[in-house]
Amino acid sequence: MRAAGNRPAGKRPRRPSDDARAPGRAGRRSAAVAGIGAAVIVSAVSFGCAGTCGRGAEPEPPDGMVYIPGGSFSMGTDEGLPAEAPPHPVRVSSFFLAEHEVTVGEFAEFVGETGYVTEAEEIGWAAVFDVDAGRWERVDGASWKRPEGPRSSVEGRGDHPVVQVSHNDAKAYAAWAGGRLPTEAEREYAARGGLDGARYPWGDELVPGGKHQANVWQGRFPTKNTGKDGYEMTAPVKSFPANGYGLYDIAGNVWEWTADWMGRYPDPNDERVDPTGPDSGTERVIRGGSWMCSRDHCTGYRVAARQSNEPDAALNNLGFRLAKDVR
Ligand SMILES: [Ca+2]
Ligand SMILES: [Cu+2]
Repeated sequence: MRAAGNRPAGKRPRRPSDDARAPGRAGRRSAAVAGIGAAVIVSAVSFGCAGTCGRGAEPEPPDGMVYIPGGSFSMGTDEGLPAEAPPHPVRVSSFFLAEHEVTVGEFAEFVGETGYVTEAEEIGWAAVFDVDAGRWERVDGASWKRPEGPRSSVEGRGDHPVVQVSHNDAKAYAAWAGGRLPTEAEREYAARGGLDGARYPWGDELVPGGKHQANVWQGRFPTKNTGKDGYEMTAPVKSFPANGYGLYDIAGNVWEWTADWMGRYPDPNDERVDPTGPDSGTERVIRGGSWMCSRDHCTGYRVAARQSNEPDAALNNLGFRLAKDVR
């Protein structure tokens, strides 16, 4: 919060970024998950079941989604922010997750069909990060169609992730699309991509071999954005490599809403099965980090990183992706 200045006035947006210098540690995947390697996932995606699904075969994912085989893992980390601790055993059932964040084009289709009006449009403003000033501003007329304010547009950004959408907006889209938001546990499990305790979805090094793996912020936040990864703000989805489950931008690009209320993690006692977070709360968990997350200020792209926002918040670095039940 500090370096980026004040949050915009009003009840809504809070900037989804805090310092998180410590690397994540993390999980241990179960033998069951270890046995289902990326190779199997790839084959399911490439060939589907094509009517030959036998016992134990993976269900064919809906268009644009990947099958995430259920398993056990250690959720959270004790090497990050306090809210990320303690690591605790969690089991998630198999589910489908969209391979990319919901795009402007997809959201436009939803609005075109339903006439849906987003909360930011109703309220009349949204939060925009002023890149030159290095702080969040309340901007009248900012919305998913005008992400940086009335003079901006999404022209040419149809394949970028939609932003300036609230938690309610995301849920409305998900209902229309026949899906739901992922739980926080599902989101972390999926981000880990089957890796055993890695810090990022692709491993332990942020820029392995000098190759950028996600759309994040290079340079000193918030004053200097070098855009060395090719993008100073959002990038078209799938601009960077997928993780082991075939998920793109599961770190970086935009923060993603999850279904859960924000709360403290439980003590690491018994394994929890398909946890859905606290029964109530004031903020919803967001995951994955965004184009604004930097190495020296905010490392929200770590797999264990978690932040939260009020459900009606709309920001130009926050979107979502779709999940679906396997049956
Ligand atoms: Ca970038
Ligand atoms: Cu951040």
